[in-house]
Amino acid sequence: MGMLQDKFAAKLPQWREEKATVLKGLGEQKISEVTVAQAFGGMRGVKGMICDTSLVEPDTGLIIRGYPILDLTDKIPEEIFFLLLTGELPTKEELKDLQSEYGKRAKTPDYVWKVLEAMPKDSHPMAMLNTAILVMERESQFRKRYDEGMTKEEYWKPVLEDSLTLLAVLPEVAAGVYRLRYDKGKRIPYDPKLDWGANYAHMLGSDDENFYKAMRLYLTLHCDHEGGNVSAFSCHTVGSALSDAYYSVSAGLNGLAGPLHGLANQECLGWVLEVIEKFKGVPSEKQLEDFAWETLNGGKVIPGYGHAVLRCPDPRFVAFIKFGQQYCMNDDVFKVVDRVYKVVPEVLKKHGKAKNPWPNVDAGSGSILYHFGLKEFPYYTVLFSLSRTMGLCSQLIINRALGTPITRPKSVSTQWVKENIK
Ligand code: CMX
Repeated sequence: MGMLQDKFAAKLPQWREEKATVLKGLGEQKISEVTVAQAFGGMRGVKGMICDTSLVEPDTGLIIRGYPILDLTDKIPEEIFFLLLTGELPTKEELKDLQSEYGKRAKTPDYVWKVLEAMPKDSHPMAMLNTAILVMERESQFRKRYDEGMTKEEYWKPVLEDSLTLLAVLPEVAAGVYRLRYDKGKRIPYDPKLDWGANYAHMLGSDDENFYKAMRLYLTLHCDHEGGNVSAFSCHTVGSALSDAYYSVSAGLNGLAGPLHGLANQECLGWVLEVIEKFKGVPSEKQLEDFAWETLNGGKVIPGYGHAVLRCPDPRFVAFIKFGQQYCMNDDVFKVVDRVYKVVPEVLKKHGKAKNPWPNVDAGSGSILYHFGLKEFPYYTVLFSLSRTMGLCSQLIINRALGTPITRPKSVSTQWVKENIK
């Protein structure tokens, strides 16, 4: 067992006891009520599940295991995965140990490339990534051990095994998808000297140290967003049926591929480029304001703005803006993003529909990638996926370790509401 597994195993008795105590003392208390509007409206705001990896507070944004995300921007993604899973940042030795675990496992099976190469040329990069994950399901240690009859107490161990393997190969798979889908030439091999984020940037085809920094930041910022968002909740639900990590993560990432969730970063950059094309460069604030109204009056949303939970500028967006101001200030695309931030919140407030007029993470991330030459924006959700897999896997492992049962909320019919709610 590696040091991550040891640390997790050491924490587990205390977490199991905590859960039992909370359930015993508070199990019959209410944490939420559900209105008819919420039942029709995507269960927004209904508290109905537990997630200990992270918390999203409307007025502060993402908090990972007690750390506001803006306090973690100098960490690398391996440290973040360790933190998500165990609740503690790794020591130097633990970090090295996790990196060597990744190194040992970072070998994509050949059949994955054959399947990807057989896919139609115009397949979406997210469909390619997810196909690769599903086809690797045959590697699942969980499914093998389950078939052999392991006990419930042991479930988390092969889920963690599967998660480490998945996380180790995903940068290579994701970079392979990029190079294949966009005719970038031969795949670039994994470099054992580089960390997880830099390796991914390297395998995409860049050796720019600043792009490595951008990638580490990107992969850190998108790692997790508590339990009820579409990707986390889908992964949680599928995993609750004891489907293994390959099935569960794939389910989550299929949700991330939707334009109202992870795909928004592709849409967002599209909107910014449309602005630049229309105004032949960076528009004035007044021109931007008019264009924002044009978008809204055309019945469309302004991508990158609004959020189901947040009611403040997303701190992940703030981190990207800070990074951009340091590394991309001469870039027109970044300048527009910066200016949109000054204009659009006021427009959305006047428009009066969006409950949150502030930018979310997707409003800033694309411009940074674009600056470093990653210009194929349908690909952006793949980067998001790589990062979010850390959160999905952490939640999955914890749920199996704590014996979270199968998800099964109750639905009612419209008729039932009419007859029973007075
Ligand atoms: N532009 C225009 N209208 C917006 C808007 C925006 N950016 N954000 C919300 N609205 C509208 C909604 O469409 C909704 O209109 P209807 O009543 O006509 O349906 C109304 O305001 C109320 O919506 P809300 O309660 O504020 O927001 P929701 O929780 O329903 O939806 C989200 C949240 C993110 C889907 C929505 O804000 C949106 O579509 N934003 C643009 C897309 C985007 O940036 N998505 C990325 C989110 C980050 C992520 O989860 O990955």
